[in-house]
Amino acid sequence: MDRAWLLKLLLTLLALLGALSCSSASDHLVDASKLKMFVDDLPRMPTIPAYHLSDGVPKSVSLKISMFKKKWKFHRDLPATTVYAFGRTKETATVPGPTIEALYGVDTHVRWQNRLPPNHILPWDPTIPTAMTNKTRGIPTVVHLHGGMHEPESDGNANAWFTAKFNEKGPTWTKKTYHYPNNQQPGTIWYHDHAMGLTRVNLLAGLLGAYIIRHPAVEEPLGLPRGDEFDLPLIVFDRSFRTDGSIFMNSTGNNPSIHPQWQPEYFGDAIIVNGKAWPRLTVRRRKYRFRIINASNARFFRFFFTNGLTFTHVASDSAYIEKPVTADDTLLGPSEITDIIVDFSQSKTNVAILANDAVYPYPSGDSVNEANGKVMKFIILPYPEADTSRVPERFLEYPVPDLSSVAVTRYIAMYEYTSSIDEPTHLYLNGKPYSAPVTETPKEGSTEVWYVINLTDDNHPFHIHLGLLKALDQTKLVGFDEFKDCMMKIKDAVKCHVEKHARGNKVKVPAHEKGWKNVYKMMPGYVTKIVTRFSYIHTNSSYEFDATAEPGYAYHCHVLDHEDNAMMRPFKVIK
Ligand SMILES: *[C@@H]1O[C@H](CO)[C@@H](O)[C@H](O)[C@H]1NC(C)=O
Ligand SMILES: *[C@@H]1O[C@H](CO)[C@@H](O)[C@H](O)[C@H]1NC(C)=O
Ligand SMILES: *[C@@H]1O[C@H](CO)[C@@H](O)[C@H](O)[C@H]1NC(C)=O
Ligand SMILES: *[C@@H]1O[C@H](CO)[C@@H](O)[C@H](O)[C@H]1NC(C)=O
Ligand SMILES: CC(=O)N[C@H]1CO[C@H](CO)[C@@H](O)[C@@H]1O
Ligand SMILES: [Cu+2]
Repeated sequence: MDRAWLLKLLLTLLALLGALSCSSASDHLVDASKLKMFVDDLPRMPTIPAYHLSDGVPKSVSLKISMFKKKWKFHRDLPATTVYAFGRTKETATVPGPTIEALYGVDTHVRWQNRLPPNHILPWDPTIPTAMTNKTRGIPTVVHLHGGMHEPESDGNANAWFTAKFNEKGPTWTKKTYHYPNNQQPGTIWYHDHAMGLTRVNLLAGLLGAYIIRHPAVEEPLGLPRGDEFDLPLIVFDRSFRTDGSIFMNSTGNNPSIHPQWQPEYFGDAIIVNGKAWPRLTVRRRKYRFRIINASNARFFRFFFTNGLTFTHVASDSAYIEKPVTADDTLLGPSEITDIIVDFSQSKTNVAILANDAVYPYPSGDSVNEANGKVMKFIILPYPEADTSRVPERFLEYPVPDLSSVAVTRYIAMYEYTSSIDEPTHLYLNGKPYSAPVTETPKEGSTEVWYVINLTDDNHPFHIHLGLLKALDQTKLVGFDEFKDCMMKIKDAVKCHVEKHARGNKVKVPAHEKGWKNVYKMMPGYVTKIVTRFSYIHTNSSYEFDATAEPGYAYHCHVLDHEDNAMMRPFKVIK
């Protein structure tokens, strides 16, 4: 036998053994730093065109997309992982799910179908408010289109869950087929599970995917890179694995006597892009558009290129910003979307590593390590390329809110409660559980100012359904302990004199995050002033659907582990 070949085999086996070394007796975990990076190609998720322009523009498109339990390879050297995947068939289902392409003004109707067998593949906790009980036979799921503007019945209300074949349904379930009118501003949004108390585990299992709304008449004149090759979603999340390939989620809670399983934040060491750990992509020397979606449960990312390449921001979350903002790095919170142009013709090297240096939990946690500090690798072809795409001086402008006409101001305070051992037990907004009656009732078409007060040590990405938000400023709270004591007692920002405390230093909103957003990162110890808007921003017209219908909408923290326990509140739009 060829000795070189034998040696190679031996080395491969050793590397494999190293990668599969255990770090605890009960759970044999993969040491992510031993997995070889950049060995898998970046997958292109299948796209489901919700329209076929060659056939003329349809009036509407109907789709059936199911959730399947199947196996998925996250890395060349990892055994296949059991996941929950979206797809039209089990064979074609992927993690993340297919990218749904929608056309402005063309309705998309989706029959989301649950085909998941009983017994969740991940630990779930019966002691937090959850859809799953001892009596539930299937896996409760419900799909929320994050950033979508649509009727409440199609919003994926946390209690509108259903199990396989719609056998069991939650108390606010109303319909099988969801309707997305796609009448909003063009941009990138995403769909994901939203079932009560199961969002963190259902997403961890794989139930998420991108959704792009295109408005060719408005977007094509911008001249940005387009087409499947040069305009692609990158869906990023972190995961840990056991040596048998299964997803590792700690099944012991941080307060096991109160919550046997629930942990306040999930972090994994392997960084996954479009379903592969640290993938690689060969690119041409030209501009590309990347729509990066942060689908982590709790990990923040600060992306930068190791070879000095920069990002030019085009949009943040679902809306274009007014003009390009070029930066060396970009910080993305859970569920945030950044839409950027990278010009590889500017690269002095033929390889660029996309890296991450955000501490976790953000902003006061551990430093990144060799594994979670890398994201993916771009291999840049050496020869120059003609590039007809461009970055225009201006993108799209949407009306600026008129703050003098704002009728309603609200205070939203974020609370974290801890046990006698000083470990988090649950988190609430305004000190109230999700099940308490609605307290926020914005008027359709109105603009409101919300002051979001973070009374915790963590940065919470604040997300609102239906509406859009614009961050104005963040002000440090002085005399914080006194203010917090008062808030813990009486839960009333006005009576606790928030205006007297909100006079510390101000932190500016970064230029690329000044546009209309779906999520904003709330700094701990600060009060963040946001404008919320409950109408279309591109036409300033009200919704053509009945936004006042049951079961209403929700706003919540997008750290999924917080949302589930239960940093989420309902809100109702009124006429
Ligand atoms: C559910 O089952 C567990 C374990 O069998 C049991 O401890 C718990 O009391 C049950 N809960 C309910 C609400 O029946
Ligand atoms: C799981 O969580 C428990 C409680 O926080 C902790 O003691 C234990 O070390 C964790 N296990 C692993 C493998 O991280
Ligand atoms: C992703 O989102 C999580 C949760 O909000 C956040 O902690 C993390 O920093 C985000 N990462 C990136 C790259 O945006
Ligand atoms: C948008 O509509 C609101 C109320 O519907 C109105 O107060 C505001 O002036 C309008 N803004 C613009 C720019 O048209
Ligand atoms: C209410 C509040 O602000 N709590 C925390 C906010 O963040 C700061 C800085 O991390 C902490 O010191 C506060 O305790
Ligand atoms: Cu949170």
